[in-house]
Amino acid sequence: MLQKMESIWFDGKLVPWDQAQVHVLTHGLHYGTGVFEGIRTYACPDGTSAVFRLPEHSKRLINSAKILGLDIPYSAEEISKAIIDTLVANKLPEGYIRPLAFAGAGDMGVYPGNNPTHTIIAAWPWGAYLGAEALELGIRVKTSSFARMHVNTLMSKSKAAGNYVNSVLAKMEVKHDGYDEALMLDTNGYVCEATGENFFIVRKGVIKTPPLTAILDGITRDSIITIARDLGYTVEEQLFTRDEVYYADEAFFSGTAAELTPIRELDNRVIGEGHAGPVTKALQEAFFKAAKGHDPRYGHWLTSYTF
Ligand code: PPE
Repeated sequence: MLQKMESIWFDGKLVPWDQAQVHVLTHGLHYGTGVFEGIRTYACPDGTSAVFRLPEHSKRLINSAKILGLDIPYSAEEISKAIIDTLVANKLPEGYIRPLAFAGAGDMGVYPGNNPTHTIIAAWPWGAYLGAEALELGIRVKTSSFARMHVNTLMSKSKAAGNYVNSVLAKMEVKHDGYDEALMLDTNGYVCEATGENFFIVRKGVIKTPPLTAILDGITRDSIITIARDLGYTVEEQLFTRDEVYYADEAFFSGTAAELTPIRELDNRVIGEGHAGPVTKALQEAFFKAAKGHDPRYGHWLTSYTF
């Protein structure tokens, strides 16, 4: 169960956690007309805390809404400020932040019409998304029978609530069979992303990740690509097939919640040595150093706060 915090930011005001409620005829509840973000904040060695890539997340929330045609009555800067206010009010030094904007109640029917857009920001402590051992040992993954949505079916660059029904189907399918996460292919059969993570492989020292076609433009993905290139690795953004993953030397997922999680198995084939490989380990270490304020080269990615 999620650990309750004191308050949630709701349309400009901090309200007690249990009072952050909506009507059952909320448009977003019926039709998935909402957009959200997932952001992490980490405790830093100097005693402050810092939100990782806050302006980029706030901007993506605004862009997600724009893609959906949802009108958020706040700027990205106002969202960033409200996020810091929420963290300070809840005295949260480290955890996960969930902003959500959604079409509210008013009219019914598919057309959201003039229904108001509501915006909330919640935050809570959240440990390793795929289990405490996952970051160390790696996880078991299965290719889902559900394809990621076609680029003209749903808009993958929007972190839209409705898009996640596709993710939920895939996740339930593979969890039922005892796997930790689903790898999803696009409608042409190429490797795409996971239910809530971007995907990377390493082969012969070269890092490969699918291009920004049918996937979310992940902020962790972007951070990993930057860090990898800074470390001197070649990173190629190109399409590849699942059989190339079977004989890859290493594979891993990236995401705000999942951070950098090694993959030890795909479709019952052991990847590489069956544990986090040297490139994955190097990137994971560099990523955590950057996100947790241990590497001044990436200090511009951090928004600090104290309470
Ligand atoms: N792809 C998808 C489909 C996705 O949902 C995420 C984030 C990513 C890639 C990685 O994006 P980024 O966080 O910017 O690196 N998934 C969020 C939701 C997880 C959830 O279960 O909820 C997250 O990691 O916060």
